[in-house]
Amino acid sequence: MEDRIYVFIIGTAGCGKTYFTKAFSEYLDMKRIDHIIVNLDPGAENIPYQADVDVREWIRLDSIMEKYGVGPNGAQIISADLIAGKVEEVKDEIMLYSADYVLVDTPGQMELFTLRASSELIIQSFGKNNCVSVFLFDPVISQRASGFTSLVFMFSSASMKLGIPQIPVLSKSDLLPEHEIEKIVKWSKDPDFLYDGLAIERGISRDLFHMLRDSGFIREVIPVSSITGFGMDDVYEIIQDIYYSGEDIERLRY
Ligand SMILES: Nc1nc2c(ncn2[C@@H]2O[C@H](COP(=O)(O)OP(=O)(O)OP(=O)(O)O)[C@@H](O)[C@H]2O)c(=O)[nH]1
Ligand SMILES: [Mg+2]
Repeated sequence: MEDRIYVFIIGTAGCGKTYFTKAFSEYLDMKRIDHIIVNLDPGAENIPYQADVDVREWIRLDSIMEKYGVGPNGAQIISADLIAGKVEEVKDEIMLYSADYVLVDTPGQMELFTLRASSELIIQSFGKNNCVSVFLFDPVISQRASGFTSLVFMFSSASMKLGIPQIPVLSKSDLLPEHEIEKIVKWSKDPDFLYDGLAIERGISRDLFHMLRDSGFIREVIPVSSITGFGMDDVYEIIQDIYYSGEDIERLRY
């Protein structure tokens, strides 16, 4: 296995991917761990970190809009597909750096990365056994049992599509009161408690819920804050466990 670990930061629009990338990079800096940041979002504006490799070098959303006469959403889809043709260039540039960790910030809408062909090609090129994803749960959506469960379905979808170990993380936890964090973590650890929460809200087909529970996709979420740095050490340790402590990677794949 190649020594470096590629960490893809994924999640719904605005869930905190870019700031998590920055905060995790600062955490690695503090630990003096060599790493680089790759920005894969062609539409990113005002990135708060210094990207070492930036897809905007090859593909820019504004030029795509102009060239193809499409709006921002159409341009995002075209860009996502064009990235597929630039994978080797991106990889070559990454290889110019010596780094133990490569943090990869992905585009706003999750499906642009997870559901399109470019993600498969990227993961194939980086080496499936070197890749892990951090899936950020939006804290506001996660506050309701139905919202949290919907995100678990999205987590499952990303996990199945990418086929790499995926870590569930509760983003921006500094925005939530302690009891709300505890409730969400308990939902993630105890599916029966989540089922009760759903029943109170609006109910869910018992069969559908059992299918989700039995699939093993409801997994303990790690609360983090990119503002305070809270939880970054937990995420780091989980990644280390996956790759260096004999953790069975196949168990985390679907
Ligand atoms: N309080 C708080 N705010 C955060 C945190 N992380 C991100 N934010 C804020 O949430 C907003 C969105 O964060 P981003 O990191 O840009 O989210 P993103 O998922 O990269 O967004 P897109 O790429 O546009 O989908 C920004 O205004 C951040 O300042 C956090 O841990 N705590
Ligand atoms: Mg972003």
